Amino acid sequence: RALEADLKNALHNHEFEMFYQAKLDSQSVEIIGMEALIRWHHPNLGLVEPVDFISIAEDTGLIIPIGKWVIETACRQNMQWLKNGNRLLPIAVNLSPKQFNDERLLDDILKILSETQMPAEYLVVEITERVVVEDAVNANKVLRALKELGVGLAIDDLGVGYSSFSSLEIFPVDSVKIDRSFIHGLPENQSNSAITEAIINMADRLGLNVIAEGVETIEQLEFLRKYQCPQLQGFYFNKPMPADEFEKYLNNSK
Ligand code: G
Ligand code: G
Ligand code: MN
Ligand code: NA
Repeated sequence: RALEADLKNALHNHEFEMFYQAKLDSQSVEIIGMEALIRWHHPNLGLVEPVDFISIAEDTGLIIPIGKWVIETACRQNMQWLKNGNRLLPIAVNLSPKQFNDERLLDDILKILSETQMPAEYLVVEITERVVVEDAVNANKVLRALKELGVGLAIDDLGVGYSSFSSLEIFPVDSVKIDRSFIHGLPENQSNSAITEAIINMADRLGLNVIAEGVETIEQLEFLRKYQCPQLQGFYFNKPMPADEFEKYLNNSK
């Protein structure tokens, strides 16, 4: 497939770029961290979204070098913002289950932290429940080692896909991200509201942080504040943006 062939050269040709989206405190609306999201500038097709190439990267094994580049770029960028006079904030990267099949993942992360000198406490990894299904043993080993170092762990897209809460018991989880499909119908949709409220309560009882993703409207914001969801992310506040734009946004919000 053409896209697959192009993807093979994309790293070498510097066609990837990281975008950044803020995570905010729901009460103060202060920026408390960010998520790094990959974008592919295809030479002919223009901007290709991750949904259109991550699965190809996974099937071809390219997710290993690409994933490494993602972590490295995010950490280096975060330290650059610090050097430029910003407060150091936790930065989250998305890890594919396939990255846990590579036994070098832990060493790669250690090396990146040491080379960029970013303290481990400022790295967060976001994984989906797919990790449980695809390779729980190695994933657990790596995630426990990361936890020891102080790296944060967030369960992404909670409640969709494999829809199991077992990841919360198996892994050393710090936060859960309520999938945006549940946030979408707030506050009118009764099941969306009930599920959102239930996840917030469950996380509170488990001592976990909660982030609502995909917050787009003031009504959703008000609902989430009312039910005391501590952290928010979504287009209502900002879209994922290139590093230089994100830096301006950080500066403006100081
Ligand atoms: O950025 P966007 O909303 O288009 O992301 C769509 C999907 O792609 C999300 O599920 C997100 O987790 C995933 N994604 C974005 N960036 C990365 C990345 O760097 N690595 C992996 N594995 N997935 C990513
Ligand atoms: O699955 P994950 O949470 O990693 O996906 C992140 C993706 O969600 C990013 O690609 C980002 O573009 C997208 N996203 C972030 N905020 C919003 C939002 O408010 N609405 C929608 N529809 N998508 C969002
Ligand atoms: Mn994510
Ligand atoms: Na998500």
